[in-house]
Parts: sequence; structure tokens; C-alpha cells
Amino acid sequence: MACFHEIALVSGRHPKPAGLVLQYGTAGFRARAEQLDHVMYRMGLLAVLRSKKTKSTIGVMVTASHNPEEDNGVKLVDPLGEMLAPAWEAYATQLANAEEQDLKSVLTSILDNESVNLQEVARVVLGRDTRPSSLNLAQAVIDGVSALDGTYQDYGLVSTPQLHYMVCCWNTMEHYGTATVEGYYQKLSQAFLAMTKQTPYHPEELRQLNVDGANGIGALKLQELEPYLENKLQLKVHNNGANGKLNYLCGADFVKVQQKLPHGLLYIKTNERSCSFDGDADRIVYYYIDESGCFHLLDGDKIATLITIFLQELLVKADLDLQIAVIQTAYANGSSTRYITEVMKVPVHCVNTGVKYLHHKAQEFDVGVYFEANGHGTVLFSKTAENRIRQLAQDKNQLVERINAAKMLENTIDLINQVSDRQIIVTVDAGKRVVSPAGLQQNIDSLVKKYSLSRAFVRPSGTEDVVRIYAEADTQSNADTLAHEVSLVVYRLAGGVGEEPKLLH
Ligand code: 16G
Ligand code: MG
Repeated sequence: MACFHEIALVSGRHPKPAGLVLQYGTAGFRARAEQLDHVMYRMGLLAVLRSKKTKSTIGVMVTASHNPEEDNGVKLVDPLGEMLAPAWEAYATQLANAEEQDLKSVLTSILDNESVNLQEVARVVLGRDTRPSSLNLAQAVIDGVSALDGTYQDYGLVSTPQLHYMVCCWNTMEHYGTATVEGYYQKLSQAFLAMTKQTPYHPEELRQLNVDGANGIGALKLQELEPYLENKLQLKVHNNGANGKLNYLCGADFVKVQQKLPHGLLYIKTNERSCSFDGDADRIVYYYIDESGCFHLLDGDKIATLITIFLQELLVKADLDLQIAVIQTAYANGSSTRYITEVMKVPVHCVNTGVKYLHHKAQEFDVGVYFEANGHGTVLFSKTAENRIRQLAQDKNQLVERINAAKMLENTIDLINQVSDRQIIVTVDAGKRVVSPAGLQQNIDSLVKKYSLSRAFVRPSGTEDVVRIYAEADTQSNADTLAHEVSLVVYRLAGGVGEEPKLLH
């Protein structure tokens, strides 16, 4: 049995730079890779405590997602593949910031608060993205796990959804799926192939998809998955990391923010279906170029709408009375929210930015469709909904049309990886209104009033050292001008440093 005395000795190999303060943000810690060695080690320690506390396998993913290649990060994954419980995020921050001499006492206070039994066995599964820094940082996690005598399985290079899947498999005794990457490909491809069999019309052009792998893990893993798809989907993977730099001029974030084609896919043909992943492959956005050369983006809002239409139709055909809802964030385009509520008559709920908030809300419904505009999302089926669907799919006494619709819904459940995954500006109302600094919200309100169909809000980023500004208006140029005006107010009232923001168009 390890005692905290030994930990303090081992920790000497992963020293914390004195005075460095980092925060467990929206999706874990993110910072320059060279600042993270001690954080990784300590997250290894914390994962062991969390595992002992929950008597379950805990996941640790080393990645900084869409951030630049020089950054890295780490997030912990809770027993059913969901994001770490909020109280433990606070422990993570305390542990990461404890100076060397305080490490033992912080660990002891977590143990006491949570009544963790040190005699419990602990299991941690870990994975990492393709960043050059990730291998050594993953080793620091392993050192932390080992310092507390935890057992671990290192899945090496895997996407974030794959690591979430592994955690879920381990904790459901592989009822969810086999806890290997092959098991992941098998589960997804079987459901996908069963769905395509049920789709009568499947022409050649709909089988092809250009993929921008962001020069990251998504490209590698998709190439591994492709043989399982039996040519029902032919992938042309670009930005596979052979030449380009991770997330640089490519990837889902670049395409969504710049609203243009990524490098590596600049010459796609008219109407060719194309998509981009982010650096750890838990975001996707689709796009195409039309006959007039115009770029069209199908972001998370559009994806959520299409999926909801698809599911609603199937629920009607299956004659299943299940409550469906869509969960969005303040970044969802206002027209998508109006369309879903007013035309489709599906209720929409708005929550804070970050997968964990959307995921949590979506769990309240029979069928919860959640997507951030930036392309993070999935669909959650409640256990009751899933049972009713699976029962109907097997019920030979029902009309064939009902059974087929239920089978399609069943395959959808299996295809969707249902596992999921928080300064001077303080916001409330799902990040849409600022309460501090004083006067900022009033200024934003009066700027918004100058335009029609307009909205604007600001929020401190949870992953980078910036303030995000969102603006919407009747025309592109009004939206751009509004965004610029808001940025000037933020700069003045929130104590901006450096040059004043400039209008980029
Ligand atoms: C993280 C979140 C994402 C959110 C983004 C906002 C997860 C897995 N990821 O990437 O949901 O949209 O942060 O970043 O929760 P920002 O705070 O820098 O705008
Ligand atoms: Mg990501």
C-alpha cells in the first residue's frame, strides 16, 4: 500500500513550477505543454482516488483538442463515459495548484472529504492525441497512477470518443461493447451497415465523403475504421498528419470560425460532401460548395436539426410516444432555434457552453438531441426509451412498418456513441448576460438595439486566454459591425491590454 510519504518522493520527478496556477476549465486543464508535467502526474493521482471512490474504472485523456499543437491538456472521464463530477473538478484544481510541500495535505483532505477507502482497487484507462508532447505527458499520468498503486491500461493513440467508449465498456462489464479499438469499430460498423441495408436508395455519390482529419488522431482512426465499412462509405482522408501541422489552417474549429474550406480540401468539386474533425475527433462539421462556388456549412445547429427531423419521422412511423427535445447553447444561431421550436414544434433548451452541460440537460428527456454550434454533440436515449424501441423491434405481432422504424431507431442507438463527455467577466443565463464588470451588459444591450434580428453576448473562454464575442444581425456586415462594436466595449470596460480590437473585414 502506497502512503503519501512515498508520493512526495516520486513527485520529485514531476515538480510543479512554484507559483504556477492553472484551472480545470470547460474540458479539463489546457496550457502550453511544457507547463503540464506536474498536472499530468497529479491527475494520475486524482484518477486513482476517483476510481477508489466510485469503485469504477476512470478515464484520463491527454489532449488539447482544437488548441494549437504547442498546447496540451488533460481531462478525466467518469464511470459511464461522462465528464468528471463538478466537485472533483474543484479537487483537480486544488491538486494541480498545490505547492510541493502542500501536496500531501491536499490529497489527505480529498480523501477525508470524500471518505475514500484506500484499500479499494483502482483502475485507470488512458489515451492520448497525436501531439508530440502527449507521449511524455501520458507517462507522467502513469507515474501518478502507479505512485498510488493503481492499475492502468494505456490505450495509446485514441480519439476522445474512443477513450470515453473504453471507460463505458469497462464499467458495464463489456455489456456496452468490447473494450478494444477493434470492439469500437465493430460496434459502430455493424450498426452502420444494418442501417444502410434498411435504406433503399444509396447511390454512389452518397457513399463518398471527403474528410479533413485536422492532421490529428481522427485521420488515423478513420483509416483504421474504413475497412469495416465494406465500401458503403468511401472515405478520402485529407490532412492526415503526413505533412501538415495539427489544427493549423484546418480542422473543425478553423472551418467553423473562418467559414471557409480548410487547406488540403481547397479544390473539392461542386456538391462533394466534405467534413472536418477537430484535433481529438470529438467535433465534426460538414460542408460543400454549390454550383455557384458558394461555401455552405452544416454546423452543429444544422446537424441537430437534421437528426431531429430524422428521429421525429421514425418515432411517428413507429407510433412511439416519446418526448424528444433539443439542447443548444447561446452560440446556436437564432434561426435554428426558431425553426426547431416553431416549425418542428420540438422544445429547445439553452444551457452553458461545454459538453457536460448539454449532456446533463439531455438526460432529462426520452430522446435528448444535443449539439453545440461548433460540432460537439450526440443523441441520448433514456433507458426506458431504449427498452421500448428494442421491444417493438422484436414484436412480430406489430405492423411491419412500425417494426422497421423501430429497427432503424435501434441501429441509430447503437451507431451513436452515447457517452459524453467552467475571471473578470462573469456571466449568467446560460452565458448570455454579463453581471460583471458593471455596465458592460447595458452597453451591449444598447448596441444590439441598433440592428434588427440581432443578438450579441460575451463570455470568458474556458480553454484559451481570450474573451469570446458572439454577434448576430440581419446582414453579414451588420453582424460584423456589431461584433466589432461589442469588442470595443469589452476592451474598454474589461481592462483590455495591447492594441484595440480592429474590424477584420
Ligand atoms: C471545450 C468544450 C466545448 C466548448 C469549448 C468552448 C468539451 C468536451 N469541450 O472544447 O464543449 O464548446 O470548450 O471553448 O466540453 P471556449 O471556452 O474556449 O470558447
Ligand atoms: Mg475536441
